[in-house]
Amino acid sequence: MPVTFDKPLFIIFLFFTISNTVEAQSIAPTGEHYRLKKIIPVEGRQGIAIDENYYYVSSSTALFKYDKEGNLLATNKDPFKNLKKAANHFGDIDVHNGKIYTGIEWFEDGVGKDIQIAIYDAESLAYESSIDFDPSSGQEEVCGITVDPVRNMAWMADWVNGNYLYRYDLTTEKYHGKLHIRPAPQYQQGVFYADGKILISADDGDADLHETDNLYAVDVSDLGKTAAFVTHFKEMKEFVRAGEIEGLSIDPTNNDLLVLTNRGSRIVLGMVKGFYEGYTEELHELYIYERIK
Ligand SMILES: [Ca+2]
Ligand SMILES: [Ca+2]
Repeated sequence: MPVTFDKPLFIIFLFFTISNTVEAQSIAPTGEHYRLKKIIPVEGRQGIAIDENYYYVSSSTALFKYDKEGNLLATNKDPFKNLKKAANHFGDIDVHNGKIYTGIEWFEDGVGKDIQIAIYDAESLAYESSIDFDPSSGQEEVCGITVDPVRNMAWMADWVNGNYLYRYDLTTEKYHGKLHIRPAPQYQQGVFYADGKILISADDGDADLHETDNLYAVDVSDLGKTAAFVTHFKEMKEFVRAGEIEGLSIDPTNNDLLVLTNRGSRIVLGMVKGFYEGYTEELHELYIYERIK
């Protein structure tokens, strides 16, 4: 006998299918639940976003699209040409409903200005539109952006002054508020939302001294709260050489944790100034962790 759905049942079925898609990305209880399975080189040094089929990577001034084997499929090397305000810097990025969300600014010698949320088409990597930041928020820089798909909010972190995560309502395209995070991780880079939490990558290890960088977690489930506590999530001891941690993301198809990191270059005030012994260029690599336990 063929399986048939009457209309209400089909709608309920569709609802659960969509809900499950949204819920697919989840964060493990601790960083100990991840095991490194692969490292792949990429061209970008800033951000990583993942949808069902692709990895999207940002450099400071370009977007790249890869398959999940690490083959480069598409590039946008002139992503700022249609922007109204001058820009020279992408941070960590996210992808949601076929759109790539980026935090853009003019960044120079440790200071960011003209922050905006710029949205690109994930298919073509072409620029589509921007949402200006609200200067009254107090945000000084944007190092990363992540989308909360349930409440349709974008959250941004600030590398210069990391005391707050700033959120924008993507429905109204307006600033919605900020969350005081305590203690603020030093030199935040990437952010990733899932399960009512945000993971933050922090470039808090001094590469001159071979100190590790780290991931932290903060609960953002209650939008009525003005402050939340930050907990340590994972020490990035698998990195081949201590360097500069960047963006992070979780694969919606299998919950792999991906972390982008740079090694080889000496970083001063967030900019590349020379190389460590044994390196003649900066290497950008995606560390791919599988979920265990
Ligand atoms: Ca960065
Ligand atoms: Ca570091």
